[in-house]
Amino acid sequence: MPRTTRFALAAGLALGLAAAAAPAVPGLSAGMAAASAVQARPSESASESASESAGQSATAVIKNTAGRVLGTVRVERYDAKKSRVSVSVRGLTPGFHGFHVHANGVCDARSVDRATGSAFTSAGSHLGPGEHGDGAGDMPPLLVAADGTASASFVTDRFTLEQLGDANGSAFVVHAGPDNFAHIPDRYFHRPDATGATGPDAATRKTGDAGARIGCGIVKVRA
Ligand SMILES: [Cu+2]
Repeated sequence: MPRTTRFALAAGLALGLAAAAAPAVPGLSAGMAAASAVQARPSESASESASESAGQSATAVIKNTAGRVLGTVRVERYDAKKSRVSVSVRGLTPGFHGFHVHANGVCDARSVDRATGSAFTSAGSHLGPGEHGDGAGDMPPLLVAADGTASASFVTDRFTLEQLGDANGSAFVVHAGPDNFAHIPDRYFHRPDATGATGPDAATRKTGDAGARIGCGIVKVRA
């Protein structure tokens, strides 16, 4: 391999890793970063790294229907295909709460759904593509402790930072109840609808029965 190509390869990898490595290991030099990138992500090509816009991240401040801040979400590029989501909230009822990315970056507490009474319908449906359980906007539910707080950090390849910042934006939404991810076995019967009479019905496949939207945060993507 010519010397110039080797340099370009290392520089490209260092560029791609800079955002991910810098906050976790501040003392890491660019040379070490390039070396560890080769070990950690052997399958990634230099061209992919070079085309990434390093340092991109997104944040959202989640507020309840009264406008009180419940917490924050931060999304960082993890690698070429994945994002790390870090969330911290407080003031919620203990137990599991559905937590999704919704497709519109509008959090209007006064936009109430007539059928369910839920606020924040302005945030639209879940970020697609894919039905609930397999959808881009599906994330692990928040587990709220007895003191009303929840904190979580996870890596997902369901969506990218580019998707979060698309033309109509996106919003992180916290629901009042647990999420079943539309995982309803066929032995459970329900009133017949367009889906047939067993398994998840249309409402469950849409929302995971997580109940009202109690918190909403508009995603702000930073280049
Ligand atoms: Cu939702």
